[in-house]
Amino acid sequence: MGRVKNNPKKNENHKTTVCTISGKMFRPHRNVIKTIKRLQRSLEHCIPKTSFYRVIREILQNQRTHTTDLRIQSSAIQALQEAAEIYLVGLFEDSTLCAAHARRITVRPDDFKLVLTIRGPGDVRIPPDPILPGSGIEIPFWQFSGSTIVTPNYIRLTSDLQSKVGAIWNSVPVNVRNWELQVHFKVHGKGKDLFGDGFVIWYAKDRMREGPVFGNNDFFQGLAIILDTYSNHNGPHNHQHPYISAMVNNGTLHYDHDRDGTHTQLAGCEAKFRNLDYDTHIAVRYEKDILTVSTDIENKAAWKECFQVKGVKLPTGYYLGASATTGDLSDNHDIMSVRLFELDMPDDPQGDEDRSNILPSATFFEPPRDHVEDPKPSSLSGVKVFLLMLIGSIAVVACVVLGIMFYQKHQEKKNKRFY
Ligand SMILES: [Ca+2]
Repeated sequence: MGRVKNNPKKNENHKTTVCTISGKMFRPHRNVIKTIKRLQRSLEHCIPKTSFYRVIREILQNQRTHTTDLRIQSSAIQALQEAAEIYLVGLFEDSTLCAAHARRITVRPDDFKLVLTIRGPGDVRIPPDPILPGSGIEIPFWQFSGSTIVTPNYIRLTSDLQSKVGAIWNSVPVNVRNWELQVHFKVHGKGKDLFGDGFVIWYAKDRMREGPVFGNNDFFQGLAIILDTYSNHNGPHNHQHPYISAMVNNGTLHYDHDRDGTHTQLAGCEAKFRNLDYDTHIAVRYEKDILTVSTDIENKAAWKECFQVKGVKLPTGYYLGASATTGDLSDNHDIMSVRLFELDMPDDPQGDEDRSNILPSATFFEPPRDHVEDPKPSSLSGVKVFLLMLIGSIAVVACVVLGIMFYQKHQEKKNKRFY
């Protein structure tokens, strides 16, 4: 028996609406598909914020009593909008199913009515994971700190606001020796030229320690993959930002923000991963003491090697995490997914070596590593400089006056000779 296709058939007589604007063909449906695809890729809201706020304000004004004025916090509006959009998208999805069931491609008001009837009265779709502040969230094996917020689609370490610090840390130590970590992330914000500061993927001994290195503690023990979006120092290093680099620390090295960590980095590469419409991924592979960092930021669904460093020794039993900060400049730093793959082979001869108590170390560092100090500022204060200039000018005036007096006396003597 032949299988009957359930897909809705296109009406043969149906013609696509084609408008002509200044001689060019313009198909409205194409723009709609483009908009849908753009919205599916982005993390932005479908409804413009101002329009949504206007509706909320109108409702609040209708609800207010004679004596009290109702007010609402911006975070509450954000939560309302998140919930409203989840509800509406669900309603549209179900209505599209109804239309497909009726072998139509156009959704009609009847489809919405049918969906609402099936769902029954009091239908309120609660988002699976409403936005909640970072600390105290129950996601198995993960802990959050600082400004981190969790939504159904992403974990936001920092939002596009000044002076934010956020972090996520896994609570299970990595006990495999060879591994690959893949992180799906998104760094985006309103700033076109000014933005910062970036985020770090950690493989570290200590977890949940707030500090100055992109929200984590300095003099850490472990590996840091730094995705630095802001160039603090344009001097000795010649690379552009955003820049991805690796640092291995045994607890004695200081990460120098002012120099973007250039004198402690193992290697690095430029990577324009910010404000992209498509998905951005990074892979950190640690296999047989070789650290390889690759990116997938060109929408090609393929890894591109950023750098590779040999002779990196990392202990087992450290924790995975990510942290981000904003300062005067800001960005949204979002983590969509974190996946860890075990690469240990059962017949690997080095597999039996106990690596739980070694210190992290790296054989090769990127030259030059010399720490060049900034020229020391002059020890003379403004007042001292002013006094010196004053004394100098008095000396010059005194010299001129003495010179004139000497000249006049000389002239007098000259004139006397003629009497
Ligand atoms: Ca920086």
